[in-house]
Amino acid sequence: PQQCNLAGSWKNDLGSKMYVSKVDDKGNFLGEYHTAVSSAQKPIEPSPLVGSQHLDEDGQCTFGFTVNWKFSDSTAVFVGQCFAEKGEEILQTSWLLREKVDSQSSNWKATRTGQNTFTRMC
Ligand code: B9F
Repeated sequence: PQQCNLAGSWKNDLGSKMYVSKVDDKGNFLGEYHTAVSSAQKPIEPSPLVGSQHLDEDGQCTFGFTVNWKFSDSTAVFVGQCFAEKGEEILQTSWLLREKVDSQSSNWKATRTGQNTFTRMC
């Protein structure tokens, strides 16, 4: 019934904000991620994201995007699905966060994972 276009402003359960500019005709998009949380030494900076989504018109499309943190040498990827019901859009996501480590002996501890739920801000 409803579409699910990722373009726009989103906020997650941690208070992080994400701004996605226009989604193109292939489903590709760019945006900016403002994380509300960080354990980096440096102050948080808005960071670029690049992603792609399916363009199904049932309001339940899947998508993925990568965030390249500007204030740290780590990278996050998110995958998720949109659920558009009764005029409300919810993004259910899972993420992997890769931390830079000094050597392969530390590889085992370099990846964190979790889940975030996003709702549209406007
Ligand atoms: O705090 C992260 C970080 C990476 C290297 C030093 C600090 C960067 C910000 C990640 C934000 C995550 C959460 N925000 C959000 O909205 S991305 C997934 C979560 N959802 C601490 C030491 C090594 C890794 C983390 Fe680091």
